[in-house]
Amino acid sequence: MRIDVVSIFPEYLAPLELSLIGKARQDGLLELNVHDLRDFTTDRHRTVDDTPYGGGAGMVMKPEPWAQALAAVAAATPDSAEAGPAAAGSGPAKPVLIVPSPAGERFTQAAAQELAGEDRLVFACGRYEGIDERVMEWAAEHFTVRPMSLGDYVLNGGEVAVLAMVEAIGRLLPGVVGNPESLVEESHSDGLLEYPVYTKPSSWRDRDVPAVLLSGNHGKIAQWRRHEQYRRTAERRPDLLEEFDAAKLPRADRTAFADLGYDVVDGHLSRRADAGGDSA
Ligand code: 6GU
Repeated sequence: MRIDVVSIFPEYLAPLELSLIGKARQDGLLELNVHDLRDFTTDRHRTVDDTPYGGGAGMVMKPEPWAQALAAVAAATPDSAEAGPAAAGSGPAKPVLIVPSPAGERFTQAAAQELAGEDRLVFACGRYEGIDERVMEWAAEHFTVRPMSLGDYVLNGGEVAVLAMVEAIGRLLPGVVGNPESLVEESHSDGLLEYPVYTKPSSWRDRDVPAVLLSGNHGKIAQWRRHEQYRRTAERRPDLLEEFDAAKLPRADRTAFADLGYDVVDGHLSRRADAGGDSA
């Protein structure tokens, strides 16, 4: 995969040289290029922003530097591209242009999975009040444009969001995470939160590791962990249970959900009206 990031603060992306993602780049599993938007300005002051039409606070990013930067990036060829004549037909797919914004669609684990299957991703980091909207319309000729948000809060710019998204996507690329099994059993991969984990010593400051984990009974351990996932998800993220496919749950799991105040109705979890707790 090739990733390009355009930003007025390219230094902000330096952490992508570290740890798993840095190693993936060194190993040639991921080609990542960071570009300074100001390199695509033509005035002496390298201006990237201006006042908003219609008035209001703050500044808006000018369209022309973005068009120059994105056109240059779209025309670039990944190191991994096949040489010689392209295969008959459509040629390579348009790169996906991800525009980090609190006004975007939600970036989820499912989105990360989907984006990990792309050949080319481009991230356009906005600052100030955002990028002139016409850039998104123009860019649709060259890219599949996807404004994306990490969650319902406001960051000062897209750079920190890109660090998060590139890490979430990059670790799903083949070979990046050493043991691919660690990708299977983790929070959100099955629509539930992860179960709690423990390590030695088995007793620490008068607190014991749950006995079942020391039992050696792998069936019992798997069931305990699954039920802990249900308990945690019901407590912390009941919204996730609305999407959970409960149609094929074994009896013991239905009982576990019943104890948490949920019944299975038409293959979906339904919170009992008389259930306790403080959920709505
Ligand atoms: Cl992706 N960008 C910005 N600027 N703020 C955010 C965000 C993204 N996600 C949540 N807040």
